[in-house]
Amino acid sequence: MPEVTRRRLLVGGAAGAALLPLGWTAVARAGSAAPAEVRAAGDLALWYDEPAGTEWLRALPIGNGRLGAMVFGNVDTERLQLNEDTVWAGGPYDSSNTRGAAALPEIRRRVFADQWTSAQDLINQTMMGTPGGQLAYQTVGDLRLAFGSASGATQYHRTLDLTTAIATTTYVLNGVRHQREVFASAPDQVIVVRLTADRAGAISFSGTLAGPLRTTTSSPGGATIALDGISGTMEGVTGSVRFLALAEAVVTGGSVASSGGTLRVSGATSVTLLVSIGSSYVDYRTVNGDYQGIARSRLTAARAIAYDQLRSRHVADYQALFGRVTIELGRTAAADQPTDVRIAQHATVNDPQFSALLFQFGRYLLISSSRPGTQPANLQGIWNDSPSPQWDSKYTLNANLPMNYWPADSTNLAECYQPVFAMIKELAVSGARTAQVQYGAGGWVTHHNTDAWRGTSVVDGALWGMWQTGGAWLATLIWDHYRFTGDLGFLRAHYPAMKGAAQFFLDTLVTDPARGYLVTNPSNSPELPHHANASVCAGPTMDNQILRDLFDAVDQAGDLLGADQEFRTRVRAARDRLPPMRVGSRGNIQEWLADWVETEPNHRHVSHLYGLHPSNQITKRGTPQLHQAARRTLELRGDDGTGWSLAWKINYWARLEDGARARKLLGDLVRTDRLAPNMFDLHPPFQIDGNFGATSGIAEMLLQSHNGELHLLPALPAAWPTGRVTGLRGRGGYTVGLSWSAGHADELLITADRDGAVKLRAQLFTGAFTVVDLTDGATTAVTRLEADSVQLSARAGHTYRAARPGVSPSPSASSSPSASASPSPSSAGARAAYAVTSSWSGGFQAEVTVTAGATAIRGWTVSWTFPGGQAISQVWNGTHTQSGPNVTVTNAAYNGALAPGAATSFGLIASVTGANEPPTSITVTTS
Ligand code: FUC
Repeated sequence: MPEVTRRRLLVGGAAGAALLPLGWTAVARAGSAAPAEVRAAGDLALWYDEPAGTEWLRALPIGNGRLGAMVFGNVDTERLQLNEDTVWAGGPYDSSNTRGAAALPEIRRRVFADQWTSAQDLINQTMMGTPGGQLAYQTVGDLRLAFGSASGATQYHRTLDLTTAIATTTYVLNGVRHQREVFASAPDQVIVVRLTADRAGAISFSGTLAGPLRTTTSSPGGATIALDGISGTMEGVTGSVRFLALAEAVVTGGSVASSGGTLRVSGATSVTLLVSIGSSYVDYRTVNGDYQGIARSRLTAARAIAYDQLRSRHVADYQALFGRVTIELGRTAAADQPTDVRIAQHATVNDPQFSALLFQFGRYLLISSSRPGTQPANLQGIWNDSPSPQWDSKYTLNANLPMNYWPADSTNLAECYQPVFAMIKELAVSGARTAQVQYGAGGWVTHHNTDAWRGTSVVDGALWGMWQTGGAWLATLIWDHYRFTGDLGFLRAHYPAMKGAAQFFLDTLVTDPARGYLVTNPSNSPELPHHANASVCAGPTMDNQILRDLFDAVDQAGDLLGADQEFRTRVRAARDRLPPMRVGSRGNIQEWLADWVETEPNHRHVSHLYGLHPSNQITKRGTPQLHQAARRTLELRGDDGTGWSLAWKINYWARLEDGARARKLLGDLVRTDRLAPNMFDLHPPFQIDGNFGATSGIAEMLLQSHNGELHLLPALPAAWPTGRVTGLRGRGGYTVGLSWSAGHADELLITADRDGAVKLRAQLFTGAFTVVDLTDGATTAVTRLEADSVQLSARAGHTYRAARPGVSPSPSASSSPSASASPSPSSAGARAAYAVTSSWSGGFQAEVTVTAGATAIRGWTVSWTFPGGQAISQVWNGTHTQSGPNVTVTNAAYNGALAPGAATSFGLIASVTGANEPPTSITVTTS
């Protein structure tokens, strides 16, 4: 039965996509020009000259990590489809199947005896989770604002400005220009809709909330409407996440009233509509949170803040993340067409700026769907209009969830990664039970999916779900993140999850009787049958690659932390007994232990190239034969694929250092069957992994750092002859900027977090070049390593510029701390190598900017003293203690290292009830 369900899902259409025909069309507008505000945003905006109508895939996504909305921009009835990231079907459940462990010896015997389908039968009887499928992420519902007839509206356009994270709709109706701005504020935890008109008293509408779950609507106040609901029951697990959505109108001019769940605004000149949603989800085991209190307190706090302040706090918060990376790939007249037209004609029109837009859209989506303290971005980020979305809009671990976070570090959004590490910590607990009862093993395990309840068992049927290395892959992300940040505190905090993941495999790997290697059994090479209806096997190549990474990571992390000598000896011994990668009879990387030919030659999963990307076990210079075989593997599998499959292949071709092919695949992704009008990637249906994978792929084309060196412009395509990028991050702790023209690098800018030798590889070094330390102006000596690579000794916080002679310097990557505001902050510890700025408007925001040139700071604490010692109602993303007038926040937001240099800033917010007076002092202490 679960297998049937699974198949249905694989061929089924999307609820959200249903209204939009696959292969939708859009025709170029004659004489079209991008709106002025789009040009002002450097073309980093999506824009359209028509409303979304009823099509969700034309609506524009906004989000603050927790709250999301799709904005339709209709003139007659505005629709905001609302999400809150913890509204999931069901409630806490124990997924482990207690029959598993007893059946395991027989399952393994059948696998080793090549009786794969009968092994699968036994797995389906004994290893499937309870329930056998996981639970769905669900929609809260819709806020609708009915304005009346749209007839006669002119000068319509709507935009999503990626530089401000604000969706704007403008039009002229009956001689009045109307404008709506919508954004989701992370500092203030509300969605804000601002309606204005250029004639006094011109705004009238009625507003309602409704949703497909079990809900009731009401009018709890004279200007407020409410939707109170509970998540759905699914797979026999009773729905138990309660939520409350509130929408309140604050009007200038005119009047507002609310009754029977309908809000009526008449004759207003401007309206600020605040949407607040609270959920009772506390964590995967607890659902008794004060959801009404949360919804109300966020609303109350936001109401006390003027619109301009709400907006500027939102923009500042967002830009602190988004602004870290800039990219320019050149602009053509193609950018003067609406975004949907650009997608529709991408194959035939030269439009390099679209790649820059797609790259930044991925960063926008990550900032908007994943923030410290929120749930990780799921298959749809946080945007889902259905109670029963495709694949439950959950977390698929065998490709999709890791892909979502590939751009997190490389595109300088390390903080956005935090929810994944929080989830891994929880999976290490729920997965320990699955390890125990299904394998009789220590440590923890997760299979190919998980959900808000941190289900870790086998789901969907053996053919898909019997894959053991979901947790192992997740654990390697901890190490990879550490390689970017160098944050030992982070590594120490998450090392237990790495160790637990390794422990499971020390306890469960078995010796392959035919070959003597240590292998997983049972497992699969994700979702691909090697014989008819049989995917289950022992020791698939992807498992071996993941486990090599995991064991290496645990060994090195334990070494750095001075932990677990004896355990690490065992880890190394197991690592050395894993099957090596092999070149198969077709010149390809062998996908299984035996040289089987896949049953579906063009299957979307190319899992056995995990070693090429994201891992570094297959490299051009380290393992040339395997590198060649990886290319052959991709040729055999073909370029076609689902959205995320194409996106992974962009990353693969970038690692093959083939810029032309990577760009070709990027083009394949920008087609109407793979990209919706709103730029959401289509599996189809919509799946956000393709967006994130594309952003990661573009970053990999410009900078790679997986191989102990920074490789600059490793896969630059001819389609981007001239360009510039700043703020990319490389492993080892480097911020990288570079510019090029006529396909050749002009200038490279490298800023180091820490002292140490850095290897640079770039074509630039094959000709004449100079290297200067921009921080102290000194010429920097380099050691030549190869024709195209050099090494230099970098000092923490210094920026090094390598350039062709005669290239004039661009502005350096470093930025100076922003101006301070009242109250005057003070700082202590860590050589005061940072500036603190603050602002106050009913809540309090501190931003810490590490001075360029300083050492990274970590483990920081912020203390405030408030007059009168009023109670703090909430602290955004931090743990706070209060003692009289003194409030101390630790673990604020993401407690990772704050790297020095360009645009490294950080904020936290507290809202204060009562007197609402600003703090009299602020102190930042670092350890
Ligand atoms: C994996 C993939 C599918 C889809 C689903 C959510 O199972 O094989 O293509 O992406 O996850």
